[in-house]
Amino acid sequence: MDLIKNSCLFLIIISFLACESGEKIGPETLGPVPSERQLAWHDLEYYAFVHFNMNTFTDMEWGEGGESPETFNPTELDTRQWAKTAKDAGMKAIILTAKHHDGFCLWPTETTEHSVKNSSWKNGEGDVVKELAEACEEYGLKFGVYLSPWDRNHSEYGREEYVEVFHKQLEELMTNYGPIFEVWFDGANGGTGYYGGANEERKIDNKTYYQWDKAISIIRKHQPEAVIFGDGGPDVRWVGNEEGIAGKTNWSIIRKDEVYPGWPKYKELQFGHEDGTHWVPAEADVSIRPGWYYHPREDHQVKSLSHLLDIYYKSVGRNASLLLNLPVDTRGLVHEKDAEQLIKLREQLDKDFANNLASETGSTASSVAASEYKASNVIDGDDNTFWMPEKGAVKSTLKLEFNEPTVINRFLVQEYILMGQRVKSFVLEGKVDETWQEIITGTTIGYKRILRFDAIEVSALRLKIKDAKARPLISNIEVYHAPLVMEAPGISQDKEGNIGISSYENGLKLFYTLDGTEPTKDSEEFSKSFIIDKPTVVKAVAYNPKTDNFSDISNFRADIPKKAWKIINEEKAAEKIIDADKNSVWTKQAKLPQEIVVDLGKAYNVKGFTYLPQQNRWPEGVIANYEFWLSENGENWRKVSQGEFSNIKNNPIEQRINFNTTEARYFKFIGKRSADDSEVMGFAEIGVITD
Ligand code: FUL
Repeated sequence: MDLIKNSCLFLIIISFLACESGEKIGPETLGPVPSERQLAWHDLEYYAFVHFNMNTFTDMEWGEGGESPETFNPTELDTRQWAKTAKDAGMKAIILTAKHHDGFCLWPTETTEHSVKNSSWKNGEGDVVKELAEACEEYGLKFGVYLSPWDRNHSEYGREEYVEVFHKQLEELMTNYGPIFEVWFDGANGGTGYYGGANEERKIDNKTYYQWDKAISIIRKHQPEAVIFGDGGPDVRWVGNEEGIAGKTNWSIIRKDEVYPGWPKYKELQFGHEDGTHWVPAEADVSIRPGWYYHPREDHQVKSLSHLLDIYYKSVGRNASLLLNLPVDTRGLVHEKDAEQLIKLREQLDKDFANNLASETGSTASSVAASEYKASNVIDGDDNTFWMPEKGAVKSTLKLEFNEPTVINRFLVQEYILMGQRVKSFVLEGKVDETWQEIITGTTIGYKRILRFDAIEVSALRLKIKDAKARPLISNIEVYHAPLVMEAPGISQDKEGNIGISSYENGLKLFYTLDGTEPTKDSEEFSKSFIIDKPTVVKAVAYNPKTDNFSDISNFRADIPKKAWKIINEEKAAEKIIDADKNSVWTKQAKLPQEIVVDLGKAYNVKGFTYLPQQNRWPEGVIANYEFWLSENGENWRKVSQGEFSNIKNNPIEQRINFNTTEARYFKFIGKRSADDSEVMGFAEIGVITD
């Protein structure tokens, strides 16, 4: 949208019209409205975060600050690869962690020795901030910086001297690297740290310590177009979670004066405040992997296409922007797996929004203030025009008629936010065989709201505004028929042995085989779960009958149910490791080796075992060295396997170990050493492979 440029001209025309007719027909501004820099920011919608810094090399998320600068040593750093990846993904900007909580600066700052200038990388001659700023310029991306106020390295942190350092660092970043579109301030502040060797805890007052007024004035002076992000703004607010999800109700306004970094009621930030005093829209931040920084152990946990799509629709589709983090790896590159998922997301979004079906509709409204505000303004592709009903006509309706019955499953609507955010609730109705029926309801709209629903064939659509703070100003409506996402189905087996097969979308058929062959549409169709009680390879595929295409095939090795299994040497809670639920975990805190003994309920021919370590962000007690024993009676034991789960620390996926088939009713798993040498043995699941 070219809102800013045209808005002034537009307002002049409005005022002129108002004078001409002798009464004010133009829109009245309502409450807080966005500034020019905020309007420009709204248009970006989707951009990248890059967490790359000392933590990348120490495999940490929050470094303590005492790391040696020499540890920072990327082998193939290429910021152009980052920029190209973001560009290809359809992102509009990149924000870099110029300094994280550990205090290491990615540019050769004059303020501290803890920076790239003392690193091994490029013999201390490098400047990552500069390289990325240049790459962004080359690829037509905007560039932003994350500067952590908290500095666990600096000896003066907590005292007046450090605040000067912080301001100086800000000044360097604002003056040496070209235009900056966003400055990102983290809410995490104060606590333990290295602090020049003091190794102690330092507390600060979040509201006053950093002299925010001064920090803001430095940014405004050198980068007047940059927005400032903080928990409560001043320009862009945190969304209140790190999952990238905004509330379904999401006001771009908040009671800003109540909010400060580390505000305890931060969960309110996902919704904003209906009675907000300032325009501070939400930015939804989330990482493409569990962690913000790169950890090889998360290479198998890059978010799936369906998860990324959900994030997109729950952020951009809910009046927030999406700041998607790419953890650049120790080479200094965006990992191939992350880049691959970004492209999948881009391709799907391109398909979802390929053909705007609203542009071919006839539009009318229950009320129109004047011809300039006609209903068809919402489909003219011009963001500076909008539909406006007469004054007081809050509950008004806009109708779009298709030339012929049309199948749709996406509805995109935008308010003309230049005059404030107004809509409080609405309903979308579709005309199906001459009858109007409700498709979906919504609350706020704001800059952009995108609704997803099951495909429906309609001859017309009706957007009914049910409640608004003032008459609604709707600038844009788009309607789409997005294709179904063809993701390989999920397959699971519960404790009872029930096999479930699921797809992300309604409307797909699921076919499966149990004999190891590839499923086709002639295979068995999945309709409800069924029991498997012996070792079986389940293969499944999703099929779209309307388009005649298939997803990738998923494979799952089912085995005997765990229903009758019992842990005989441990507390009840340990049953979580044989409950067939990989999200439930159990740990034993004790010096290793430790063992777990399981009774299978009856004898089986056992030819192997499986071990799944915890899959959460901070896995505890990932076992690296093990022994596995079998017994027929629980008294006489035979060791059938021992060894190391190679690379499990970096790649904590399910381990499958085979051995010669042995009849047994009992097994004993001994955790001999954990991957990080901790005194913990941890599991998500343990199982056997039977013959
Ligand atoms: C948090 C930080 O503490 C994390 O390390 C990360 O930088 C995230 C984006 O913000 O508050």
